[in-house]
Amino acid sequence: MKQQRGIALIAVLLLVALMVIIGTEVMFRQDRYFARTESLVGWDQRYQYAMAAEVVALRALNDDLAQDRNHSVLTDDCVNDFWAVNLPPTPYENAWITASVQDLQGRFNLNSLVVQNGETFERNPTAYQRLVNLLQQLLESPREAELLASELSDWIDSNNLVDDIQGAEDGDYRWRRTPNIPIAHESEFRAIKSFRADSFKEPEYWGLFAALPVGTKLNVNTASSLVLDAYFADTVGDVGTKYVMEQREKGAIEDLAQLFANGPFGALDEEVQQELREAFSVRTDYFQVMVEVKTGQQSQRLVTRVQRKESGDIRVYSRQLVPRLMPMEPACNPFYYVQSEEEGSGVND
Ligand SMILES: [Ca+2]
Ligand SMILES: [Ca+2]
Repeated sequence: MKQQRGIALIAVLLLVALMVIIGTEVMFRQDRYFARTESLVGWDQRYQYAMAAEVVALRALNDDLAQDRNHSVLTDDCVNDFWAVNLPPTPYENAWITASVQDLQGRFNLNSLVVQNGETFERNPTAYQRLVNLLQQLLESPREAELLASELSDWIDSNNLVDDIQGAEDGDYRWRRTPNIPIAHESEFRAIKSFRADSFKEPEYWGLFAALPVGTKLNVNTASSLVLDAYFADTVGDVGTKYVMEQREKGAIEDLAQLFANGPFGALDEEVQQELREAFSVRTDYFQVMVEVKTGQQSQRLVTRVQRKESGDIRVYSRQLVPRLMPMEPACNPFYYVQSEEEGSGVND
């Protein structure tokens, strides 16, 4: 009798222990399920907020064009135009939203390394030299400027011939092939043979580059002095940049013919002036909208790139969730307020 009671007690204890284990497991799983749902809902909510902020930015770009049309002067600059917004962290419901709009045509277009001739993309020696000039300011070892510019030219040009001694075509790559067409994003620059993670002195320098369609011009009103210097280095030098900056202070530059016929440019050959007129524009088609949304401890950054045609058509051509490795880019152009080295300060903070 006594022994039987003992067994019954053990059985009851085992049963209780089992129920406790099952109960704990159920609660654990439920908790995990809630956490997962919560984080998914949070993710989606942040994404929707970011998309809403993007719509507001697109509307501002649209309104800006409409206003320009009313004044019959199509220019884009960072002083008078209201698209160049910088929204500081602003509370909205349970989130904090930060946003800014940048002009991609104030950056060096890496695809300018080629010109399109029918179906083929041929090297553009003028643009090559401009890229070399720019890279010399940005690279940890400026001696590599020509090497990197040559490799990138081969990466983009249609042929499979190494056009100068420093280039690199398919035969020089072991695990990849050159696309032989314009690049889709400036980060593709990293794919070329000699580019290393620490090639640039500062990671922020990526903000000086863009990958826009071949033939897209540099907006003289929004370009940073570093890029302008690279464009003028072989003709008038930084005196040209200074002159452009002075003109910009008076208001948006509207007339390229007038700009490149005066000041230090006045002494240049007509042919060189023509080349400059063709390389620049006074307005912009390609913009970037950067939005960061924070809810609780989580945050998300959305980078949207848009094309706003002169006709008024506006469309998103890329949307990317990017890791928050660098600070938010300021409005207009990350290097708009940065003076080139001879004139003073280095990278903006
Ligand atoms: Ca090639
Ligand atoms: Ca080639």
